[in-house]
Amino acid sequence: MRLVHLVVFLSMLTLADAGKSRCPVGFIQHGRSCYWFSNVRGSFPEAASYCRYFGSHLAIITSRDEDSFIRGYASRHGKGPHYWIGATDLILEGRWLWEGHHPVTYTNWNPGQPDNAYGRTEHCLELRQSYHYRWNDYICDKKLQFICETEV
Ligand SMILES: [Ca+2]
Ligand SMILES: [Ca+2]
Repeated sequence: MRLVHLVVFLSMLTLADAGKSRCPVGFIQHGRSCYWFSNVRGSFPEAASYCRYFGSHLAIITSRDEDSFIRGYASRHGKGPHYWIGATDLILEGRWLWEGHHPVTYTNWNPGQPDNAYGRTEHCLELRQSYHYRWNDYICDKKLQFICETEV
């Protein structure tokens, strides 16, 4: 192979490589997102800080496909009893927002949830193993595992 061909070939490899998506170490990819299922626990605000520290945010689930992927992964590999994801109804009871801004449209509440239980103190969104990782509103101060997400 002549040198000029080799150079062209190598730059093509580099271009192909650059086009490939990559997730940060420890994150797993699905579609255009990367997810990290934490092994550590924290309150909802602590969990949100952890995710920010890693250049991500608490997971935002906007479709059945994304929901199925996360539930499947949690069932097979995560197996935490609870995981925080990024929605709250802290501003107005019953009005669920992702990151305090974007209305929650797709939902997968477990039957009977959200119930704002424990004296109406449940304002943060968790996935719960005993609900097959369907959604539950829960007390934000509880120290749970959590799922961070970042875009590819
Ligand atoms: Ca609530
Ligand atoms: Ca609840």
